[in-house]
Amino acid sequence: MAFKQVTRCRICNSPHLHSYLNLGETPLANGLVSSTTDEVTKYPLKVLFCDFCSLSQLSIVVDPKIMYSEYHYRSSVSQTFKNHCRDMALHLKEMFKVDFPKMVDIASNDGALMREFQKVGYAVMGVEPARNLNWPYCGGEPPVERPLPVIDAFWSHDVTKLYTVGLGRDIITATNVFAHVDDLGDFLAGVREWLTDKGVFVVEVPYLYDLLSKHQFDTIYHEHLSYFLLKPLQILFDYCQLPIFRVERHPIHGGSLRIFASKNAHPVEKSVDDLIEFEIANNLYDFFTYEHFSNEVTQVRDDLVILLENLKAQGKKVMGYGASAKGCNLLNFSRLDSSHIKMIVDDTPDKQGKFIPGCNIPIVDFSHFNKEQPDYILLLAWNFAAELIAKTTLQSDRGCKYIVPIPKVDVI
Ligand code: JHZ
Repeated sequence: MAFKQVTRCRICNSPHLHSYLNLGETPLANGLVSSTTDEVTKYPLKVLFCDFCSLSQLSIVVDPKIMYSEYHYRSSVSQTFKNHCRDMALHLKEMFKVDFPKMVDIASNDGALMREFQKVGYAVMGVEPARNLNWPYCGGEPPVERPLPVIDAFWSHDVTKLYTVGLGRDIITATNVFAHVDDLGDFLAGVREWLTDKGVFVVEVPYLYDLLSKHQFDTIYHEHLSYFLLKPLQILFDYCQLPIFRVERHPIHGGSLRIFASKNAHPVEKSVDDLIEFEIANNLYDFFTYEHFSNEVTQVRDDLVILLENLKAQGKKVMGYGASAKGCNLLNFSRLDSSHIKMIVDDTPDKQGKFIPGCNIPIVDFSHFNKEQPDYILLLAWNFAAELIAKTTLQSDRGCKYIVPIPKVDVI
C-alpha cells in the first residue's frame, strides 16, 4: 500500500481531528525525476489538528520505503547548517561533560552532524536508511578522509535491540527526522534502549509557531507527518518515560525547537514552562487560531503567481536557487512551470540533471547562473537566503534581483 489514512492522533490516540489546510494533491517533494516523461504519483496533502493534544499532523502516511530508500538531500551542502552542527556539538560538549563520550545520530544523512561531534572528541555512529548516503561510507562525495560508522536501517526499537554495538550512548541526536516518524512511541523506545541512565536525547524539529506566523506552508509536505508544539511533545515524552527537561529555540530551517530529554536524570528547567506559557498566550491550543491560515497561504501563493506571470509577460528570465523539498512543494502548489522559471540551480551533485516532479523544471549546476545571466533569482531555499545571496554576488552586481517567497513575496 502506497499510503494509509490517519484516523487517530499519533500522540494521544484521539479520533477528534479537524482539517485546517488542504494543499490539494502534490508529488513527493524529494521525488525528483530523471526525465520529463517519467510518471509522477501525486498524494493528498491535508493538515489535521488534534482537539485533545493540539498536534498538527497530515491526514495520510506515505510508505517510508517509497520516500527514503534513496534520498538526494545532503545536509552538508549548506555552510549555515554545518555551522549550526558545529555550534550544537560545542554547546552539548560544554553542557554535559563526560569522559570518552559516545553519541549516535539518528538519520545521519551524509554525516554533517556526526563529523562535528567527532571533531570535539565524541565516538560517533550514525543510523541511516538511504543507501546512496550510507554506503559504502557516510560522507557524500569521495574521497572521504575518515569514513564514519553507519548502520543501514530505519531507526526503530527492533533495530536498537539487534545492534548492541549502539548500547550506552551519552548523547543521541535526531535532527529533522522526528517529524518524519509515524510510530513515535517505538522511536522513543529505541532511544531508551541505547541511552545511558544519565544520557541526553536531543531532538530538533521545525516549530509550528514559526510555520504559522511566517507562513511557511511550503514546509508542509508528505515527509513531514507532524508539526510540533511543545505541549504534544511533552505529553509524548512523559508517556515514554523520557521527560523533557530543557527546550531552546533556534533560527535554523526557518525556526526550530531543540528539545532535551533524559531518563529523569535532569531537573526540569524553566525554559519548558516558559514555552508552554508562550504557546498558551498565543492561543496555539485553540482551533480558531488555525482557521485563517488557509487564507494567508492562498494570499502568498497568489502574490507569487501574479509576480511570475508579470515577469513572464515582460520577457524576464527567472531562475531558481535551491531545489529544496519545500521549493518543489511551493512550485507544485502554485502550478508554476519552466515557462515561469527556466531552471533551478542546486549545488547538490545528486540533484543536478534531474527535474522537479510535477512541473518539470530542470535542476542544473551553479555555472548556469553565469551562462544564463538571469534577471531574477527565486530563492526556493529562503531559509538559507543570506548564504545563497552571498554566493551570487556576481549576479546581483550586474543587476539581478532576488525573489523571496516566504513569509510574504518580496523582491530585493
Ligand atoms: P533545505 C530538508 O528540506 C530536508 P528542504 C528534510 N525534509 C527536512 O526535514 C527539512 O530540510 C528541515 C540547496 N543549496 O535545506 C541544497 C544549494 O544548492 O532548505 C538543498 O537542495 N546551495 C529532511 O529540502 C536546498 O538548497 C547552497 O549554498 O526543503 C536546501 O534545502 C545552499 C545553502 C543550499 O531543505
